[in-house]
Amino acid sequence: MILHERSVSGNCYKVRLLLSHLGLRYERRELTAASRQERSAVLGDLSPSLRVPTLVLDDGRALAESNAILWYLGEGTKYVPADRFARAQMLQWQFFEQYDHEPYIAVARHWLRYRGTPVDPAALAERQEKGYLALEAMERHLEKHRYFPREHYSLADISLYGYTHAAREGGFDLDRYPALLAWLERVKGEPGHVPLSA
Ligand SMILES: N[C@@H](CCC(=O)N[C@@H](CS)C(=O)NCC(=O)O)C(=O)O
Repeated sequence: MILHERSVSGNCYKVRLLLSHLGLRYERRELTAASRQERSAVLGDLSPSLRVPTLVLDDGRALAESNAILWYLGEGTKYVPADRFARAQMLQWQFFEQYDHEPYIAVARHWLRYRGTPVDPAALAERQEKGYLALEAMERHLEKHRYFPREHYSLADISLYGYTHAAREGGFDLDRYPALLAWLERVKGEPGHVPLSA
């Protein structure tokens, strides 16, 4: 398998994290393209949005969207609950991650850490305000449960960990959330865990 990625991306890290948990071999291919046109040359037939992560299977089929890739790799493993309702709850948190969490936490991190152009303080404050709402929702859940969606580590934990663990780089104060901090440590202790920078 080939994983097209940007190594600093939390979305790409999610996929690498699951591949590591599963002990699967793959080749990493860093996306160096800058413009949309250049990305089209690399990913045009592979990813509808021309974004990474994009996984190309050994038979040539390609899959984009981090959470779709997690689902493909994770189905039938212990990272997907057997119970139908729990599976739907896992999906609930994965949709939450893409709609309520990543657009704020990942974007604030990108602006502050990687974009390299001046940040509009009002736009940043708006992203952070919404990002804090997502962190608060996670904290409320984690006050009652060890993982997402309940007591066992699942794909939803991987999805949420991708950017939550790096949220400080987006200017977020994680010390406000003791249950979330404990969860970050639990995730780090899962067998096969690798850091983003690995
Ligand atoms: N919803 C997508 C978002 C993917 C995404 O935003 N990827 C970014 C990197 S994190 C990307 O490819 N940006 C274009 C670029 O880096 O040139 C997913 O979950 O995979």
